[in-house]
Amino acid sequence: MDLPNLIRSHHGPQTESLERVQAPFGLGQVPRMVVPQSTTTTVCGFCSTGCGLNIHLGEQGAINVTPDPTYPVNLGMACPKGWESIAVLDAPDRGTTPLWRDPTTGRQSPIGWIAALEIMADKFRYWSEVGGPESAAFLSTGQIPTEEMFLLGSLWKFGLGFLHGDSNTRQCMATSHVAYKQAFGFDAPPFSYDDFEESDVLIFIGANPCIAHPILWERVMKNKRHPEILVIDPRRTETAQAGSHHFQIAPKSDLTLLYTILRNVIERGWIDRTFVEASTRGFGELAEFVSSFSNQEAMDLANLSEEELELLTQAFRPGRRVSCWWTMGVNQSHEAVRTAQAIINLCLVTGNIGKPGTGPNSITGQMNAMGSRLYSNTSGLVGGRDFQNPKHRQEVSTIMEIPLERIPDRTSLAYDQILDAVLDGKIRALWVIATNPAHSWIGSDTFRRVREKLDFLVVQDMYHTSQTAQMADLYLPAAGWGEKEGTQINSERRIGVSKRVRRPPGQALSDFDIFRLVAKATGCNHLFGRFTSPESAFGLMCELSANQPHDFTGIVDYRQIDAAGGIQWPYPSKSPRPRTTENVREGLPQSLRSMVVGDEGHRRLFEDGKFFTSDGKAKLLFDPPRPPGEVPDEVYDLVLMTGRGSSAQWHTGTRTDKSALLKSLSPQHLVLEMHPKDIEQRDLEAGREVVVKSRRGQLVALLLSTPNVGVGSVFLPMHDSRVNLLTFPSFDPHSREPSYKHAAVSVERGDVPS
Ligand SMILES: Nc1nc2c(c(=O)[nH]1)N[C@H]1C(S)=C(S)[C@@H](COP(=O)(O)OP(=O)(O)OC[C@H]3O[C@@H](n4cnc5c(=O)[nH]c(N)nc54)[C@H](O)[C@@H]3O)O[C@H]1N2
Ligand SMILES: Nc1nc2c(c(=O)[nH]1)N[C@H]1C(S)=C(S)[C@@H](COP(=O)(O)OP(=O)(O)OC[C@H]3O[C@@H](n4cnc5c(=O)[nH]c(N)nc54)[C@H](O)[C@@H]3O)O[C@H]1N2
Ligand code: SF4
Ligand SMILES: [Mo]
Repeated sequence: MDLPNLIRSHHGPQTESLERVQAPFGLGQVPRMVVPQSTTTTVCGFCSTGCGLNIHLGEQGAINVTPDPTYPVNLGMACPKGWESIAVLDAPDRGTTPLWRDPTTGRQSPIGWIAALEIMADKFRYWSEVGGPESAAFLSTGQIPTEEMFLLGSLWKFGLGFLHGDSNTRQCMATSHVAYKQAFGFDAPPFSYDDFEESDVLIFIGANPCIAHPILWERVMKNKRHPEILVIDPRRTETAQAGSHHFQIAPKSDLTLLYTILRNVIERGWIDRTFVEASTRGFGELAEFVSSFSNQEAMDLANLSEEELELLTQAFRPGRRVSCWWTMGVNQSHEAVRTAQAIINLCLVTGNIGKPGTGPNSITGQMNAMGSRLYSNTSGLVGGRDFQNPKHRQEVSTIMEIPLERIPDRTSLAYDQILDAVLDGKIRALWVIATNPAHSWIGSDTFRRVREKLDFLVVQDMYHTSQTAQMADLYLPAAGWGEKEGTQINSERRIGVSKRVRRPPGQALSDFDIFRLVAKATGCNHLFGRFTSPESAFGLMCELSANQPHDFTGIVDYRQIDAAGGIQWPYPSKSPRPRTTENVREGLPQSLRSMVVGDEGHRRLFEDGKFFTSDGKAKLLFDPPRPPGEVPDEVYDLVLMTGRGSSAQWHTGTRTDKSALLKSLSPQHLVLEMHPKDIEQRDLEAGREVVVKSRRGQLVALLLSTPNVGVGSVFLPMHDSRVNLLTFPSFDPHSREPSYKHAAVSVERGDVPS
């Protein structure tokens, strides 16, 4: 049967059961729907904390959520987004049918899946034949299960033969990925959440977990060692206020400061010589390099006192367990990778790695950024491999039974380069999946210009109203978290299973099924015979992980992961088998269960001092600090920083804005935070509207007077779509991650005509 017939035969009249209409059109089984029972378990689909949730089921599936008291990550806690994760599925703007834009009227109207898939196949075939492998690209996400990312990346590169695809993890985790890979030989965040509880000193650098990872902050609060909590952030954030000491540094002075701390640490002899000699490379050069950094220069640049610099140096005195935790204040910078590596260097040189309560620890953002880093087939070949490495290509070809010549020998363009290639007319078709770049991409109205240049934009999203979906030629309605199954990997490398506990609305399909349909429609599905279900694709991922640093061949199926309360990689087949059965979760009391889980449960990497580089030693990497791409001048005299606003708001708001409860916990207006001295100097009035301008655009916001920002800088939350009109598109040269947290702006009274 050909594709249209296949689909037609499954498109029954309205009376046909929803389940059948949503079946992947005869390409395999209907995804398993959890049968009505009292409660089942899943893992949250918002942030990378990866909390375990209990889902309470009625006849139609999930009706309510409570945090899982037995899940080792969150121990019975959840933040507002987790509690509301089912509510956001019911929004009236969920996509229920594909939409096609009429080229003459510009209006989108419903078309069936058959027509939508025929258009996709025609367009991709056309551009492949006429434009070649570099004429189309995809932009995807860290917010879908790993199996879906794996299928998309494989379909795109091995099946359709296109070269370029990237993900919004470029906006977010690319820096950590590159920093770890260069230093450790593999992208391997070394920690376990237990380290929050086992540190004597926790240093948060450019991270605001009270807002962005509230449940991880709860883990910090469980630390019984009376830890010192040091927070390095240009803003006095909720985290800074809750910590023991806040270092309100000038924006982007981190790198100089970190090198200076290291110089002091070396001068005082607080280094772990044995570890440095046995397990690192480049110490002599690094020590020589940092020797020229002076305390006075660092204090002047960072705007810190001598006492504060001393406090930071003292943090690393021997005999204490020190852990450093960083997030976007580090990753989103013009010199992000070297800043992350300056943190890594400090931990390596002082031996703060591979032991309880230590580590240079990058906290991820989206629920499955870690899965994307390993299996999306974008910047790296599937399974943490390299496209340029012939041995790696051969391994993938053998395991996946993909002809070797179908595996590209070079990596994709990065996100910004893909958009530039569109603007240059080189890329003509773009497939956007589970990300909203028209709001989230850096700097002015780039995405609108990208849209104008494209011959074909297809957007696959849960909601047809996202800014990007509204620009699409073709919109595909996707099932969301809770309406499909698959695995995701949290910040501590814990693989968790999320389940299908709801039916998607109308004819929305899981991303997995949409990718399978595209494979079928374009005639390359014979290459993807193992992708019959997410769990079958997971089996293939296990095989691809064999003998890799993240080896999880010890995992047999989803049930095992679920019963164990998630499993951290690595988990090779020689790992101790979990002494668990499915009745562990249901039957055992918490105390016993944590013992069972503890067997194979919490682990950190590098306990043996061996890294994944060719000589087993970690590399100490550094470069001289540079000024940011745009600095304040006489006209644009303030530094604009952007970031998370509240724990109830998620990025571009497509999900969280749909919950009345989350809306009630969020600010009702766009608020600009500014220091009282700056307000006075500019003759502005708090509580009134102001115009914030950069060289690229302007917006109106309400002015909030607060000493939480330093003199000379202002802050806007990223959740308003106008904010990226102002940001300055500069990128870290190693990771190509955008520097969202540094632009020059001016602020004027709103009532003055501009
Ligand atoms: N509620 C909520 N939670 C989220 C998200 C969300 O949208 N909403 N998003 C998730 C995602 S994808 C991510 S990546 C994480 C992000 O989590 P975080 O990185 O913790 O959040 P941000 O607010 O982006 O940035 C953190 C801090 O960096 C500071 N900063 C700015 N410039 C500098 C600098 O030059 N140096 C230093 N040291 N600090 C600086 C900012 O003041 C800010 O407080 O959150 C995740 N969790
Ligand atoms: N100014 C500024 N901008 C920033 C940042 C900043 O700090 N400052 N932070 C950056 C960071 S760290 C990040 S991670 C990005 C996030 O930026 P985006 O990824 O653009 O933000 P989201 O709102 O999470 O968009 C996800 C989209 O996927 C859809 N979706 C959710 N689940 C599914 C699914 O299962 N399938 C499909 N097909 N669709 C789904 C949602 O409806 C939504 O439209 O923003 C970046 N932008
Ligand atoms: S902290 Fe993150 S994973 Fe946990 S409930 Fe909140 S959004 Fe979900
Ligand atoms: Mo992110």
